[in-house]
Amino acid sequence: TSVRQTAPITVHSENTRYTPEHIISKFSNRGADVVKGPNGELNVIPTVKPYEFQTEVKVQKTGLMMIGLGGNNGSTLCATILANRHGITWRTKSGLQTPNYIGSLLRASTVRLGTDPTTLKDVHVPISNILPMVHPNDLVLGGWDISGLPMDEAMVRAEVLDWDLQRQVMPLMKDLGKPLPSIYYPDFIAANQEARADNLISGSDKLAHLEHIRADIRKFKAEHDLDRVVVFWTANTERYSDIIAGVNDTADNLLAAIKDSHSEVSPSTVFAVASILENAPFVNGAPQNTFVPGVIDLAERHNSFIGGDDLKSGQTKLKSVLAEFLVNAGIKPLSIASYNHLGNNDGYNLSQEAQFKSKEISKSSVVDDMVESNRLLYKPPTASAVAAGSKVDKKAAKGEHPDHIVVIKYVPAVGDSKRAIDEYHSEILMGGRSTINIFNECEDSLLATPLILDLVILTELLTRIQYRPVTEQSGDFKPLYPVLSLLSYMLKAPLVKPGTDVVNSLNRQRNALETFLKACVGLEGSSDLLLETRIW
Ligand code: NAI
Ligand code: DG6
Repeated sequence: TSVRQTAPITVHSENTRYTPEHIISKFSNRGADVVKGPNGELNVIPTVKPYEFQTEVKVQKTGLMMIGLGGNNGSTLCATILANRHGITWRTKSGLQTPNYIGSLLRASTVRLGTDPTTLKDVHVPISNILPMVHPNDLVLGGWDISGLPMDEAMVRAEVLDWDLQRQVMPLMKDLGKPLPSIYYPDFIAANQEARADNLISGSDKLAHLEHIRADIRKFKAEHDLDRVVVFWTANTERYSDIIAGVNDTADNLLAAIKDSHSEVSPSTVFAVASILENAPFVNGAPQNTFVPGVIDLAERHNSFIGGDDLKSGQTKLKSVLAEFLVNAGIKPLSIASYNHLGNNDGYNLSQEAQFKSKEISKSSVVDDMVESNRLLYKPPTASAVAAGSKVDKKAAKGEHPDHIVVIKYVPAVGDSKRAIDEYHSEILMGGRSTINIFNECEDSLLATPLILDLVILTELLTRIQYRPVTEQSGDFKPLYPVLSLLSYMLKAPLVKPGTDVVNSLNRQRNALETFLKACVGLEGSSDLLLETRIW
């Protein structure tokens, strides 16, 4: 196999047209309608729906405004970009280290394009070669933090990067200055964070806060002459907001609740609303329910992009592979027990019950669709349990499910280097048992940082892609649906279009993304059929 490093690709096909401004492609979306007959038999009707995609080829000058800029992820991301941008190398005990973007799907992974007809070998290209994408080195960096520590000191506080790198990148970090003041409603994050909160927008009027954040976004955009600003929540995990009819259930109610400074409107929701009103895509890297129904309603109304929730960096990423592997292999996980301990400020914040709860929810949902997909292994919910609804017996209404627990403990001594321990206990043939134990040790922020970059780069790209169904009156191209579920690969609890299924499987998520990118240049999705290798 070969990997081409830099050259972009050109597709020669009647399905693909290149103009100076756009790549226009034709794509047939193939599926199947499955209709249950009167006796329970399934009738399958293959479907083909033709679409056109139009991608603007000019990459936008993009700013990334992070909420939580001075935290471990925020400061590590800034230092990583600056080190890459300036080619800073540093000494470690193992030798000279060069900067890179390892761990980024978009900067460090490849896709199979096809086969070289002369050698009959596969040809792979960097995924970033399929369509024009922002290079992380070109992102303009900024954002907010309730802690006013300047960015060079924030990097030191994080204790993530090697000292020789910190030392060299320090002046560049200093130039970033200190984060913009932010909004702090103490009830939403752990009480132990109060000592950090010294950089606050004054007052308690939530509408004034909303307007302040909107003005910050506009100012940042104008000052740096940006085409696009992506706003990213990498601040502390908040507690869940209660969903209250008349408060946050519709766009109008939410806007009114902000006007009334209602206590159940969280800082992250204020940021999301501000971003939507500024037409700046907003991505939530933490687990709380920032996207209350009113936010989704508002995003639909303004056609403004949102994505979330919670970066899928380590333990959960592995789970979204392993649980699928087991279930698809016909093996039945009976229990999954996941423990982790860490000693960074994220761990400190999560040591309070309400914030842990948000994380527990996003870490727990990840096997649901695998279980749901295999009712040979797991008994479906009984008709009576479904009729009774979750009020009577939540477990029965869900159907059979493996026991699944998530434990997080704060252990300051290990700092950012998280320890994750997982036990997968499964039933195998004839009542046998198989237990897989995993112990993973890793700097949390070094896993999270490339995911933030992927989310931002992909989001910027998705703002440049439009589609239209091919019909007799095809009409104009229009933007994608505002909830960007194509971001799912990097997220623990993917937000999807209401009423549609969540896909947690990492492989399916990657496949969806790869197929989509290829569709935008008129290529078929990845087929591992390789028919030519199986026939005479
Ligand atoms: P951190 O605690 O080091 O950084 C969070 C920053 O947010 C702090 O500097 C804090 O002062 C700031 N902050 C809190 N409330 C704020 C507000 N209302 N406005 C502006 N700034 C505010 O945490 P870290 O490790 O950087 O993680 C950030 C978030 O990402 C957490 O919610 C964490 O759960 C989530 N996450 C982290 C992953 C990782 O591997 N590091 C993976 C998945 C999610
Ligand atoms: C402890 O669980 C801290 C969390 O912020 C996680 O590090 C983070 O959510 C990553 O989770 P996971 O399950 O993808 O490793």
